[in-house]
Amino acid sequence: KDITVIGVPMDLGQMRRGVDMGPSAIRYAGVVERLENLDYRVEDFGDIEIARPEKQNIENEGNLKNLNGVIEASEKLSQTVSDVITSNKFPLVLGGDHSIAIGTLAGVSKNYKNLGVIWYDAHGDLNTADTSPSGNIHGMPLAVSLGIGHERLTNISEYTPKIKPENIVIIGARSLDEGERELIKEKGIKVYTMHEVDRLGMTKVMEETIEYLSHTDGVHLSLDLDGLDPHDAPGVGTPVLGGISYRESHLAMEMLAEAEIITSAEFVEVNPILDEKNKTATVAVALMGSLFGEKLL
Ligand code: DIR
Ligand code: MN
Ligand code: MN
Ligand code: MN
Repeated sequence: KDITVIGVPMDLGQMRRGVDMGPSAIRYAGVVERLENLDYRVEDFGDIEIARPEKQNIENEGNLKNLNGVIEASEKLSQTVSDVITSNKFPLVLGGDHSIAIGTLAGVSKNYKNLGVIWYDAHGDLNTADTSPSGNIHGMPLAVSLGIGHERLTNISEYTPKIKPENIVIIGARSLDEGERELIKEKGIKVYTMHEVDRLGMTKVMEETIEYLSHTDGVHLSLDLDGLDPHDAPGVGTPVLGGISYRESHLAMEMLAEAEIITSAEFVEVNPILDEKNKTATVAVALMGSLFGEKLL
């Protein structure tokens, strides 16, 4: 099995600088070596080119910050991810802020007509320009992938929508905006908030998630490092107390590895400027190890 690592130094989806260095931080934490040690052939595609806010004329459109820059990057990433899948390789996307999921899912969904998505995140990322309190596009990618939002975002790539509401599982939610709550209810999206994670335990959450997605033809893992507790993953732009632990996260990845259902993945929101000695990128790489089958014995 071959893996292609794709870096996306994106920081236009939110307002804190430094998350564009996420891919470098994750590479520095040894992602390629870690996966090679598991006997994968790993190719590093390098980085998708992202407009720099200082240089290019990036403009807001209404309540959508840096819209053009996000669209441009999404189109490039979508094409790259789709090419990687077409050449029979597993796309492993490194962020960058979570707005990159718009491009990743646009590319993945070209190849899977009934794609499942696991959204591991403190947040729902189900905002639109109308419901977003921040105007930050990193709070919108799941809505966009459902075909909800500005049409220049939902129209990226050939098909709209990219995913169906019944094929989504959100895990780790503990900060939802009002419009996101309404959309979750309206669409009947499956959510394991921290309440359910605490109450059921991660084993049950993952058993149910794997069963819930068993009718899909592929499953994309979109892992926002802020889904973890800030104690374990401090290097994120929007930390929320009371998150999923390092150990629970490993268990989740190990159960996904055992179920052999993940067909693409992205690890996002690693911000080394806000981190403690690259701890968050190191955690991300350790979780990738488990996701790809690392075992002690
Ligand atoms: C908030 C934060 N819901 C927003 N979203 C984040 O700006 O839409 N998502 N941080 O990961
Ligand atoms: Mn997110
Ligand atoms: Mn988040
Ligand atoms: Mn492990």
